[in-house]
Amino acid sequence: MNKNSGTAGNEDERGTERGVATKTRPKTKKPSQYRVLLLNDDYTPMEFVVGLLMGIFKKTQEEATQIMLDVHQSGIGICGIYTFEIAETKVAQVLDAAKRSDHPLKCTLEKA
Ligand code: TYC
Repeated sequence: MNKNSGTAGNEDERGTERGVATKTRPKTKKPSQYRVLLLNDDYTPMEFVVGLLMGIFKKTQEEATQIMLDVHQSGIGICGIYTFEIAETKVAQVLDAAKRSDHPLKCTLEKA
């Protein structure tokens, strides 16, 4: 340990600063966020969409019904905003559930 503790250890025996400045700024970049979007279609049952919004996106029945109706009326709606990995996983879960039930439901993500 340097006797001038509290310094970056870049001083010589006289306490003169030497060498390269080493003051660091920790990298604290926030991860990018992504919107998960649900698209309307004419065939997927309303109850199925509400079930997905509750099961995958952890919405209450009231929230899920409101989002589903927004999508039904406007064509598109936001299910939630997540980091890329989580958004990607949720999109895959929706598409997988829709495919397994033979519904044409589409879901995608976009950078927020
Ligand atoms: N439009 C569908 C119907 O009338 C319901 C629906 C809502 C489908 C939202 C997809 O993302 C959707 N049964």
